[in-house]
Amino acid sequence: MIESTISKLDMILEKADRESPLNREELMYLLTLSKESDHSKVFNVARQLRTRYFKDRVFIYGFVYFSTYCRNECAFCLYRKSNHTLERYRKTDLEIVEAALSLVKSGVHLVDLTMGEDPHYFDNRESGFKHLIRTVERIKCNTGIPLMISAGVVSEEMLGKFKAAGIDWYATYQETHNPDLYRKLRLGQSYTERMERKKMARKLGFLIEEGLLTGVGDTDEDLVNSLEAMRDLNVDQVRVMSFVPQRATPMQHFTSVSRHRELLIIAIMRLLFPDRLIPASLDVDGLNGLADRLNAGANVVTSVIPPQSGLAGVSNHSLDIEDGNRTISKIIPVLAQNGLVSASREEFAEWIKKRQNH
Ligand code: SAM
Ligand code: MD0
Ligand code: SF4
Repeated sequence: MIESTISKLDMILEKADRESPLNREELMYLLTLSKESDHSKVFNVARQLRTRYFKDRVFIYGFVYFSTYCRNECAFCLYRKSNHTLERYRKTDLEIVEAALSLVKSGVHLVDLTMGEDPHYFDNRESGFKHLIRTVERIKCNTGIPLMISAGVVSEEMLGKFKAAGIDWYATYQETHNPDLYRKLRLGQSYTERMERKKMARKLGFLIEEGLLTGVGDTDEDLVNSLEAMRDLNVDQVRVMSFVPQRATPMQHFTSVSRHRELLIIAIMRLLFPDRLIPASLDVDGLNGLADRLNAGANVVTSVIPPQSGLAGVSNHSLDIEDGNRTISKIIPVLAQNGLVSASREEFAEWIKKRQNH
C-alpha cells in the first residue's frame, strides 16, 4: 500500500504545503523531531512556503533601543531594574531622530523604537511621552518609513496617540503562553494585561507582533499552546528567540538549550503562518547566525544597529555592533548566498497595506 511508505512527517509536511491547518498532535510531532535530516525536510517546506508568498524578497528592520532604563524585573533580561552592574542610557530626542534617519538612509524597511519600561516616561504619564510622540512625528514626517513601537505595556490612551503620530506596529512579546512560566519570567507583571493590550492595539489599527523565548523552561506542550495562541491572535509578525543568559540576573546559570530548537520553531511558524513576517534576529547570534535562520524560513532581518551611535542590543548588549556587522552592507551578501534579496520599500508598503485591510 502506498500509504505505508509515506512517513508521518511527509504526511504532515504535505498537509502544511496544502496550507491545511496542522492540529496539536501534528505540531507536537514536529517539535519532537531530532534527526538533522528531518529538520532539513521541515526547513525545505518552510522555504517553499516563504517563496510562495514572498518570492526571494526579505525585509530589514532597524533597531533603536533608545532607553535602557526599566521599572520591571524580568528574570531573563540584562536591563531588569535591580541590575546595577550596567551603565544605562536614555537617548535625547535628537539622538533618536538621528539614529532613525541614518538607518533609513542605509536602506532599512522599518524602524523599531524600543525601550525598557523607563519610569521617566511611564511615571509622568502623558507628559512623559509627549517628547517621544513629537520625535515619532518628526521621523515619520522626514522619512515616511513604517515604524514599530516596543515600549512595553503602554496605556490605551498612549497607544492611540502613537497611532495618530504615525506608528504602524505594536510589539510586546508574551514570551510564553503558559501563565505559570510567565510569572517566573516576567516577575510581577500581569499576563492578562499584556495579552489584552495587544488585542486593543489591533482594534486601534496597529499591526501586531507576538514573540516567544525558548530555552527558558518551555516544554513542547507550552510551545504548541503558544502557536495556537498566536493563531488566535491573528498576529502579523511572529518571532522566537533563544534565551541568552545575562550576567548578574537570576537566570544567568540557566542550562542552555541547542539553537536547533529555535530554528525548528521558526520553520514550524512558517508552516503555520506562511504569509506572515518571521524575524531572524541578529540580536541572538549576530551576523553568523543569520544564514541558519533564513534557511529555516525567516523573511525579516531584525536588529540592524548603526555603529558609533552608542546604541545597545537586548539579548546581546554589544555583539557585532561597533564593528559594523549589524549593517545592511553586511546583510546583503548573506541574503545573496541564500538566494534572497532585500525587498523594495514599495513592496513592504504593499504588504503592510494588504495586512491592514485583510
Ligand atoms: N521592554 C519592552 C518589553 O519588554 O516588552 C521592549 C524591549 S524588550 C528588551 C524586547 C524583548 O527582548 C523581550 O520581550 C524578550 O523577548 C527579548 N529579550 C530580553 N532579554 C533577552 C535575553 N536574555 N535573551 C533573549 N531575548 C531576550
Ligand atoms: C530584535 N533586538 O529585533 C530587537 C528586539 C524588539 N521589538 C526587538 C528584541 O532582535
Ligand atoms: Fe524591562 Fe523589557 Fe527587559 Fe523586561 S524585557 S526587564 S520589561 S527591558
